[in-house]
Amino acid sequence: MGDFNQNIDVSEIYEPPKELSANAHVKSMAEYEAMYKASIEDPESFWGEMAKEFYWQTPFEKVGPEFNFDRTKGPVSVKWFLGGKTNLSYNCLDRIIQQGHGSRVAIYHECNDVEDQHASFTYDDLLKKVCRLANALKAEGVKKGDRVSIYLPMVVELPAAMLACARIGAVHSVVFGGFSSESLAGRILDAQSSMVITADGVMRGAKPVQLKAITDKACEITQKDGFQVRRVICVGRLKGTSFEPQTKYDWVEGRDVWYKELVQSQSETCDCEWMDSEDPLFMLYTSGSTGKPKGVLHTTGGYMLGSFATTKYTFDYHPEDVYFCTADCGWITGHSYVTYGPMLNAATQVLFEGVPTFPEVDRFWKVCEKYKVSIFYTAPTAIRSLMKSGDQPVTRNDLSSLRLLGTVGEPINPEAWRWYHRVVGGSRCAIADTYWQTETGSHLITPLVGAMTCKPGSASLPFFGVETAILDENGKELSGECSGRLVLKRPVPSMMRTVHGDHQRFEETYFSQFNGYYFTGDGCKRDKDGFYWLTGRMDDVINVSGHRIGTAEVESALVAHAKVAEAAVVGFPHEVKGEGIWCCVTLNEGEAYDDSLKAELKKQVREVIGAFAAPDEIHWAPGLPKTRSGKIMRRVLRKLALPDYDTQDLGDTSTLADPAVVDVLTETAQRYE
Ligand code: 6R9
Repeated sequence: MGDFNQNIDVSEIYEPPKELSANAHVKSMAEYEAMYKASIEDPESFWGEMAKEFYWQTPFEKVGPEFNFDRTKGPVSVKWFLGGKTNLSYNCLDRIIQQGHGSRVAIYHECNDVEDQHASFTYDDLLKKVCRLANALKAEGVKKGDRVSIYLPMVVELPAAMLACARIGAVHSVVFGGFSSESLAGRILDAQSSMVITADGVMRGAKPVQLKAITDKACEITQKDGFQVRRVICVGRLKGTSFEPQTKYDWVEGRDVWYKELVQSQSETCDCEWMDSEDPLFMLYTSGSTGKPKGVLHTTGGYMLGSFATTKYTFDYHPEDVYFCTADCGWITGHSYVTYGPMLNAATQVLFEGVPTFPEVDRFWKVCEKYKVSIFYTAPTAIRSLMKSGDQPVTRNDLSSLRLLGTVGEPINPEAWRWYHRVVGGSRCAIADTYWQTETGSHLITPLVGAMTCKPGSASLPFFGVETAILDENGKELSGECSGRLVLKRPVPSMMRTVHGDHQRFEETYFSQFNGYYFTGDGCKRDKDGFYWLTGRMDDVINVSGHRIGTAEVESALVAHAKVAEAAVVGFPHEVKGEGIWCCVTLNEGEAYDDSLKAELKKQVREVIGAFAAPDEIHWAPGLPKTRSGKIMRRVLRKLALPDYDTQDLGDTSTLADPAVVDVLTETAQRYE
C-alpha cells in the first residue's frame, strides 16, 4: 500500500496541550532531543540508569547492547543487560506491592455483558492469583523453559496466566481467541507445548465463542502429528451463568481440569525463578511473507525495560491515570501495553472483554466514562468503524477524564485522526500514533505528546534508543526528506532475539535484504521536519483491521480446498479495515465456478486461519498472471484489486507468460461490481 496517505498535508500541525505539557515526563523538544541524544551516544548510562527502577536479583554487569546485525561477521545476535538476573512477574507485582501500592486497583474487569459482575483486582489480589496458578503449573511439572499455550478471552486469568508463566520461567505462547483450531494446533505443535490454558467459552458481543471445543479439536489435530497435549486447564467463564447452555464441548478425563479446582488448594505465595536477562520470556506468532507464522521470541531484561519505558513516556503515565488499552492479549499490543508495560508502571487499567459495538456503538465511550479513563489506546480501524456512527454516540458520554489518546496497528488516515482528536478528545487531548511491531516488542516511532507537535497521519519521531534509517532499493541510506524502506541500525532493548526453533529464518527474514540492518518490512517517508510517515508493508503481508496476515497463508488455505488449483492473494484499500483481502482463484479442470463455491472458500479460510482472515473478494481466473519463470505478478493483481483501477494502467505486462490472462481477469473483476 505504497500510496497510502498520498494526500497528506505535512504542514498540518497540532501543538502539545499546554496542561499536559506542563506536567509531562518530557516537556519540550529540547528535553526530548537531549534524552534521545544521550540514548544513542551513551546507551550504557541511559538504559542502565533507567533499569535501576527494577529489582535485579543479580545486577547486570553490562548494559550492552552486544549485537551483530552483519551476517558476514557471523550469526545475528542481540544481547542486553548481560549477567543480570531478574523476573518479570516479580517486577510487575511484588515490587509494586513493596512500594506500597498493594491496595491499588491493577485491573478493572469490564465484562462483555453490561449486566455482568465487573470484578476489580488490586495488586495484592493479582499477586495471589498469579502465585496460585504458578504453583499449580509447577505441581503439573512445568519447568523453566517449557512452553505453555494460552488460548483465553480477555478475562483476568489471561494476564494472570502470562505472569504465572513468567514467575516460574515457563515461556508463554498466547494465541488470540479468534484463531481457528487449525491455527491453534499449528502453534501448539511448533511450540511443543504440552499444556494449554483455555476457557469453556466466552460471549463476544451477542455471539458465543466455543474456545474449549476449538481447543479440543486443536488437540486432536496435534495428535495426528503424534503430539499429545498433556493438560488442558479450563477457566469456567460461562459455567454457572445464563450463557452456559450456549457452550458445547467434551471433557477428556485425565487431560482436562477446571482452573478453579486446580488452583484452589495452592499456596498464595510462590518463589520466583530468577531468569537471566536473555532467558526467553514469551513467544508470539506473527505472519510474514512466506510460509507459516513464525514464533517471535522475546527475552527477559530488555523486553522489561522496553515495555516499561514506552508505557511511561509515550503515554506519559502518571499514578493518577486510569489507562484503557482495547487490544487483546493475543496480540503484541496486549502483551506490552496490557500485561507488562502498565503493571511495571503500577498502573490502574481497564481490561475489556467485549467488543466496541455491543450492546451499542458507544461501548468504548461508556467504559471511559464509567472508569474515568484518562489514557485510551486503540486501533485506527476501530476509530474508522465508530466514526461511521457519527459524533452523537461519543458526545452523549462524559469523556472529560480523557487526556491522551493512542493509536496502533496501521497507519491512521488524517481524517480519522482529526475525528479522534475533535470528537473523542474534545480537541483537548493529545494523540500518540505509535508505530512498532511484534518483533520490536515496544514503540519505535511515536510522538512524546508533551514535547512534540503532532501531524495527523505521522508517527512523528523515533523513541529513545531507536536509530532508524531510510534506505533506497539498493540499500543506500537516504538523508533529509526522502522515501524508502525503514530499517534499524541497532537493536532496541525489547527487540526479538530469534524465531523459535529457526534462527536461520530470523536472519533471512529481517537481515538478508539489507546486510547490517534490521528491515522492518515497512515503507516510510521522512518530511522536511524529520517526521516519519509510515506508508505500509513492502512485503507480502497485508494489514486487515490492524491484524497482520500473510498473503501466503491465505493462499495456502484456499489451495487446501479440493477444487482449487491455484490462488493468489493481495490487499486492497478498504475504508474501515485499512486493507481488505482480494483473492484470485483458479479451479481444477472440470470444476464449476459458482457463487456457492465462493462462500465455501470463505468458510475454508475462516476454518484454517480464523474469521478475521476471511476474504473480502474472490475472483475466478482461468490462470494466474505469471512471468515466464512462473512467478505470480503481484503488482498486476494489486492494481486489479484497486476499486478504481484503470485497465490501461496495469504497468508493464510484456513479461507475462500469457498476457490474455489479464484480459480475462479484468473482465471478471468488472463483472463482480
Ligand atoms: C504493534 C503492531 C506490525 C505492522 C508494522 C506496520 C503496521 C503498526 C503502525 C503501523 C503505521 C502505525 N503498523 N503500527 N503502521 N503506523 N502506528 O501492530 O504489531 O501486529 O506485528 O504489526 O503493523 O506495517 O510493520 P504487528
